[in-house]
Amino acid sequence: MEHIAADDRKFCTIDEAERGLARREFFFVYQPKLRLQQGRLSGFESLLRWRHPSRGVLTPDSFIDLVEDSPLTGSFTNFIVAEAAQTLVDWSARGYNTLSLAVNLPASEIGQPGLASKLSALLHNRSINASRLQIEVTESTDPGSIEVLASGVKSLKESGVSVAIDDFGAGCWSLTVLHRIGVDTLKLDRKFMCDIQDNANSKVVVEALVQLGQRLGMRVVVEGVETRAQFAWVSTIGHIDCQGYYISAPIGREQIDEFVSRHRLIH
Ligand code: G
Ligand code: MN
Repeated sequence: MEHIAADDRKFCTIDEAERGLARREFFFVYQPKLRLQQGRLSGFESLLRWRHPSRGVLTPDSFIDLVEDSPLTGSFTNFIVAEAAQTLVDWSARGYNTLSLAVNLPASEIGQPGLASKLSALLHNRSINASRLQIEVTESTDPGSIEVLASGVKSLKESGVSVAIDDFGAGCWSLTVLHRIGVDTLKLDRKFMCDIQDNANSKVVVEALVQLGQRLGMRVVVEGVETRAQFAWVSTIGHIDCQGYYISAPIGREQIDEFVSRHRLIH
């Protein structure tokens, strides 16, 4: 289990983050995704953590806004995608050839010219099929225009990388992104799961969003599945992927083999 420090957002500085990157204080944990109905493991999402020298392990909530508003953003993107490529190489060597790996990048980074060609080169040089990498686009403080975002997503998809809209339905993403940005996957924010037990209306909303995503040709991932009851319910709503503490909290790199050994992988 992870040990997470309390919210220290206001105490982190960009200098500390820059030093932390140079000193390798940042690392990743991995949260599995399950393909329901087949009951197979479809892949993992890598989640950034900061082993801060005095404050313990911090989650992105404590520092990501700071990084995204700074010139360090590009360095973090490079770090995140390089680590992901290396992880996919390691997985291939272990025979986990079908597992995908998702990374989180802010909308502002998706619009940066050259991202798609950088990823193509990174994956091609390592003989990794680009479709095994998925970019989860997160909302960013300054998302830029939807046109820039849409063209960044288009370039990524042309390079073969898979793209998801992250945390849909609870933040600022509007319905517009569903038809203006051609992503492969829609991830429903975990807040929906919190109240499906007490609020029948929220079940209706989740079912409708799953259908909407699927009719637009997207794979849908339901996040934040924490209880057996939630899992039982999401298992009834169609061909979706699901993620959450009920399946597994994020795990360390060293726990991946054990987790994989207990599951059947997707084909
Ligand atoms: O926005 P995104 O889904 O990328 O956020 C991932 C974060 O959510 C991780 O830091 C992870 O620890 C947390 N998380 C993952 N699964 C669950 C869950 O089932 N419940 C809650 N409350 N948090 C979760
Ligand atoms: Mn995510």
